[in-house]
Amino acid sequence: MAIINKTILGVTIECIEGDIASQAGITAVVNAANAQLRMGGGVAGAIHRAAGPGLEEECRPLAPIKPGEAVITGGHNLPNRYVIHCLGPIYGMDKPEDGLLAKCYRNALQLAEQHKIGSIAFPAISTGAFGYPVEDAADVAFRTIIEMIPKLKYIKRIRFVLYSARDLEIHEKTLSRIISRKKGVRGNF
Ligand code: AR6
Repeated sequence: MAIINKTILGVTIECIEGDIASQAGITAVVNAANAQLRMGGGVAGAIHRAAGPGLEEECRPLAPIKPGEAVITGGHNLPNRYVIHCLGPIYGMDKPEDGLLAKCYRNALQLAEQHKIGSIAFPAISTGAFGYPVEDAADVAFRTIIEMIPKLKYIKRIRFVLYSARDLEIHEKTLSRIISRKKGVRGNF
C-alpha cells in the first residue's frame, strides 16, 4: 500500500514499505550495488538472489563502477525488465557524500530515460551497510529527483521501497516537507 503518493508535473513519487526484489508492475528496479556488481548483502543480495546467476554474469564486464555511477542490465528472473545498479558513497569515506549520492539518483534517472522507462523503484541507497543517515539520504534523494522532474519525458512513476516502518515514516515526512517548501516558492507543484 502506498502510504504517500505525490504527483509533480505528471510524475508520481510514492513511498511504500516492502522488498525491492518483489516490485511487479515496475519496469526498472535500482540496486544498491557494490563496486564489483556482485551478490553482496542487503538490497544487492535480495536482487541477485531473485534475479538468478544470469544477472552476475551480465554484470561482470560492466564492473567495477565508482561511487555515484550507474549501469543498466536486464532483470533476468526478477518481475522487472531492467535493473539499474548504483554504487552509493560509503558514509564518512567517499566525499562529498551528498554530491555522490545525488549523482547516483541523477545517473539512474538518466539511464531510465535513455531506455524509455516509465516506472522505476529505488531502495534507500547507501543507508544500510554504507552507513548514510536515513534522514540526510532521503533529503538528498528527493531534492535531486524533484529537481530532475521537469526534464523527464518517459518516467511517470518513481517508487521508494523502504525496508522498515521507521524508514518509511522518515521518507514520508521528508518528501512532504520538501514539497510544501517548494509550493511556497513556485506555483507549479
Ligand atoms: N528491499 C528494500 N530495501 C532493503 C532490502 C530489500 N530487500 N534489504 C535491505 N534494504 P544496503 P548500501 C534496505 O546495505 O547501504 C551490500 O552488501 C536497508 O535497510 O543494501 O548502499 C552491497 O553488496 C537500507 O535502508 O545498501 C554493498 O557492498 C537500504 O536498503 C553495500 O551493501 C540500503 O542498504 C551497499 O550498501
